[in-house]
Amino acid sequence: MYDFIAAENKFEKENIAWNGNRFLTGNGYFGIRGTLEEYTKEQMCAVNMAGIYDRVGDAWRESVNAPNPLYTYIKINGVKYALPEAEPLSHSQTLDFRRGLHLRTTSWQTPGGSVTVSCERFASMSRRRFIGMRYSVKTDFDCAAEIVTGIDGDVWDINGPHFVKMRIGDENGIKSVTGITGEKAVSVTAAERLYVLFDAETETEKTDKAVLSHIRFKAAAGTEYAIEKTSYIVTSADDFTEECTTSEVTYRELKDEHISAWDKIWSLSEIEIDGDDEAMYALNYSIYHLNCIAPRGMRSRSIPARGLSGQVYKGAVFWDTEMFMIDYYIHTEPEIAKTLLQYRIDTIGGALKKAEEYGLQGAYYAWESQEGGYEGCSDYNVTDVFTNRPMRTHFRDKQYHVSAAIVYGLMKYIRGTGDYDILNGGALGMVVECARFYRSLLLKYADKPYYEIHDVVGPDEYHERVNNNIYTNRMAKLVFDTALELIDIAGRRYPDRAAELDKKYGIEALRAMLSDSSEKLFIREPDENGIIEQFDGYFKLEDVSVDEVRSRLIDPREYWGGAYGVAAGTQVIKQADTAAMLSMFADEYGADILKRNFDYYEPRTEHGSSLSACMYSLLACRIGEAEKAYPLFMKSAKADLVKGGKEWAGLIYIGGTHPASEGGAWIVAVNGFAGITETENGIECRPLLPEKWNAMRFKLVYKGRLYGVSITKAGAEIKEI
Ligand code: IFM
Repeated sequence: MYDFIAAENKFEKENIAWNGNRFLTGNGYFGIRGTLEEYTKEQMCAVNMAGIYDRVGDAWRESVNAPNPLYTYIKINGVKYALPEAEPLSHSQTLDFRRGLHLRTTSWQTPGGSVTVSCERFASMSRRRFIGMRYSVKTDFDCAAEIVTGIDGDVWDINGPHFVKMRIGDENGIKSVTGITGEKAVSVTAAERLYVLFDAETETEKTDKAVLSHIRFKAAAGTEYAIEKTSYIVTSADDFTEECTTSEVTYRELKDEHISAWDKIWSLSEIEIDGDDEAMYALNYSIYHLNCIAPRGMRSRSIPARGLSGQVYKGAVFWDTEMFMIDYYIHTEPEIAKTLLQYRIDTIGGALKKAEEYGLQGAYYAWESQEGGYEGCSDYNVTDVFTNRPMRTHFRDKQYHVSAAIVYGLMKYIRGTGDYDILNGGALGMVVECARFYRSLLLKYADKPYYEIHDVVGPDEYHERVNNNIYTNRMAKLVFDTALELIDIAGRRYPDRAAELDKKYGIEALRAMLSDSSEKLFIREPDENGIIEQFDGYFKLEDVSVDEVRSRLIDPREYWGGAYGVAAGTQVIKQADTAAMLSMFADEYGADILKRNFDYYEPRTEHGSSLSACMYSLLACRIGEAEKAYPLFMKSAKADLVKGGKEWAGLIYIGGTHPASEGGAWIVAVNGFAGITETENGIECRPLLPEKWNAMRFKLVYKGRLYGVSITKAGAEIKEI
């Protein structure tokens, strides 16, 4: 067992926002930003709730932050000592990500001597409503001390304030702050039980938005004074499938249970790598984040693109979940993957409505999906840095590939678990509606024998409104083929579902439509150089380097895409697009084609999205080039460990954690380097370890069975455990 520690041993004011992400703790119900206990909304402090959204006026709808039950600071002889204002003597902030503990210790010089505060806290992995916190103070001189602790309802919002009413409670030893959202009157309550472990006088203060305890005591030099809090959150939109109690529990019990829950998670999910501690650390740190945001014990929830690190990207769910994250859950805790898919099944209403809005049929899933499948994405999703005006972008109306990603995610789930019964619970209808959606996009010129898809935005968002994007077309074909396959299966296994479809659309007519669409959809072939053109006319665009395009920026925060972006008229692309398609459908192309396309597109890719590097890395693995794959894998695995990720799109803040990149790193490690491949006979291992990896060990759940995988340079073994 290795320690998994991320730490900062000096206070750096400019790291406050980044630390909020890299030191995140969470349990899928909420995420707690890695901010310090004395911080407020000014330092982007947040307990970010999963699946609760609110809209204020015309501003973007976004996820909601709960009242903050961690709020605590110290006063010595009547003077407040708190970061970032009071310069510390020393400071450390640590994330023990093996045990899901956030720790901090800070000392300040006061006129009479020094004071040190320490705090340990965690988002309980065992009782998912709870947060545990132990806060202690020690001085090296006798003084009058006061710990101020409570629940701060004045929370950080990007497009808030979301709470239009607040209720402050103080009954039976439980203090609480309840916020009621304006749009749908969702209540979000944070409550706490406070344990003062020494003699003190405690006074309660209530304000409009907070309830605070002032704990006053005479501090003797060298003595530690500690308080413990067991806080919990309850909302009116909870979706737990198991009882999620708020009954009393001591801090110690809560912490022990929490650590055992993490031990259990790590016993399934840790990946060991001999010969490369840096990669092992980064990969397991990525896995930590995937676990912090997993909707465990819930029926129907998904994961936002920035995890539970805040309201960036409106707290909305993107294609990121089904393309990049779901694989990890399918092969460690498949019930979580099912919860993610259930969210899509349950939110089909939003997708049907969106298709209708655009005069299309079937299910067009939201680009930025919120509760009920509501489309959170605006037509003006970027603010121009020069004019400060919203720019017309086409993420919302033209990124058709999102529905296909959901079908792809579903098939990965079915193939990895063998759980066909999900088809009986709404998934079959969902796939058929996605297929009907793509059918309604097909166009045909009178003199051409095939169908085309025009006016789309592919994964490469820098080129908007293009025709026959290879990724989109190939994914649409996948949806037609999948629908055909599943209709057959339903006919044999779920006759009632098949009968429903028959009644609605006529099975034979449906089959004919799907076959026709699949057979005739235009899938561009490689050209004479073996390169597949990303969309019609891409090769005619200016062929310049990424650096050249970057040098044309007038403002570093300028958006590269859209109608006039610096990349729009060039071959420079934002993220893996053709490469993403090839990494998924590698078997359909020879290694030579894969290599030629990797070599062509990778240098033309800005990797302006954290989703890009892992796709190229996987493609490099498909070509058998582990050393090319390795740096791209590391970039993905370190997305939240390295400062300097993209924080702006135009004038819009887009910082936060990057779970898709983290999930992508897992896919590369397991499917790329370990070469785990599903075959007719089960799973096989075709390893391609990077040079410095001597061995790799991990566990994998496949079709209800747990396997241990062990790979060395000499060979590989997969054993059922
Ligand atoms: O889904 C992605 C998109 O592909 C690129 N921009 C960021 C989104 C959220 O991660």
